[in-house]
Amino acid sequence: MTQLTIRSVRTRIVALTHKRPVISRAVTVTQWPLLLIDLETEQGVTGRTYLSAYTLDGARMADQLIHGLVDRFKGEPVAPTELYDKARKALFFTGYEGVTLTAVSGLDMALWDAAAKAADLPLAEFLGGVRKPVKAYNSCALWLKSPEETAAEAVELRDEGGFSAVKMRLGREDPRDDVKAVEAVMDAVGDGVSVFCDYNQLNTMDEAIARCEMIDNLGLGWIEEPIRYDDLDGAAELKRRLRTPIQIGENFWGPRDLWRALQMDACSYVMPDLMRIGGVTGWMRAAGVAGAAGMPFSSHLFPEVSSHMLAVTETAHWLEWADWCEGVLAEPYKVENGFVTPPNRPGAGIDWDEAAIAANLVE
Ligand code: SMN
Ligand code: MG
Repeated sequence: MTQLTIRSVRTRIVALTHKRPVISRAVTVTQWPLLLIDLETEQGVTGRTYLSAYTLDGARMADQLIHGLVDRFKGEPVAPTELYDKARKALFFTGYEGVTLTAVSGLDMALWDAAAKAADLPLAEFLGGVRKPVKAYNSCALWLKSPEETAAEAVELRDEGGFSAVKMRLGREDPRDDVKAVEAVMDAVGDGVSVFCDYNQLNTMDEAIARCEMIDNLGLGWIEEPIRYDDLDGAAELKRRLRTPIQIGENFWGPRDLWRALQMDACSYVMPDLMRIGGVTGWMRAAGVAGAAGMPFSSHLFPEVSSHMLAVTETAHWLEWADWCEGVLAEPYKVENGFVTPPNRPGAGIDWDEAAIAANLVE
């Protein structure tokens, strides 16, 4: 295996238009900004990944930090875990969380991609695993629409890839409309299909108790982020009160947040997001903690890299399938009978569709 050396980084920001726009209680998103990262090495191997930064400013800030880190590490060996720790130390004083960890995560994913490519192995195999199919749920839509529209869309989503689970968003003005929407979706998709729901944090504790109690007997597979992500006491209280499993973790900033949530018994399941947990390195460290605790571990977004990661995660649970970034991929990943298998290509298997990038380029 060739030892790689860092040379430079090329980044681009694109904004993609979703087939089905994100309409949550928090925000409506019609343009999905992505930061595309090409980490160049002296040996000619390119480490490639993307970050879903939610806003253009988020993408620009992560971009600037990544350029700063690569300038600092220029000439150093591509040693992802070592550079993860160095990158975090370099950002001590700007704070561990938020956009700094997003930048570290993006750099980390690009480094792992390059290292796996140098070994000519798919990432899952480079990490010591096999490219096995991982179970996925369809999360591509089911935003806050009427119960009838949501139910029709749920059937579409189920049938798009033979999915055995879908996720719907809750938080309609009148909580009774949420109940109607859940019942309509469950009716429409049938008994063999699990239904998960997500409040995207937008409840006070009182609202969360009232709203979650209303849906607690409906047979949902989980209730996700019923309150603000940093209120772990509240999440623990909800877990104690409810029968339905509580899912959190897309907003864990680094493995320590996951550890803290487990210490506090704040959830039934976890679902880290690669760009917030610390990329591949942060995920592996978090997965070790969750594995030791027997805690089911799902992914949030980034289905491409997450498929490799879940293939090597002890307590792997569900892959969140979202097709929001496939517009810039030369070979979008496929779902078959509700499973995603990491592709047989070196690294994470991300290659750009340059024409699509040109058509959606912001800067
Ligand atoms: C979500 C994802 C992306 C944008 C907004 C909300 C959601 C999820 O929390 O879990 O898919
Ligand atoms: Mg969520």
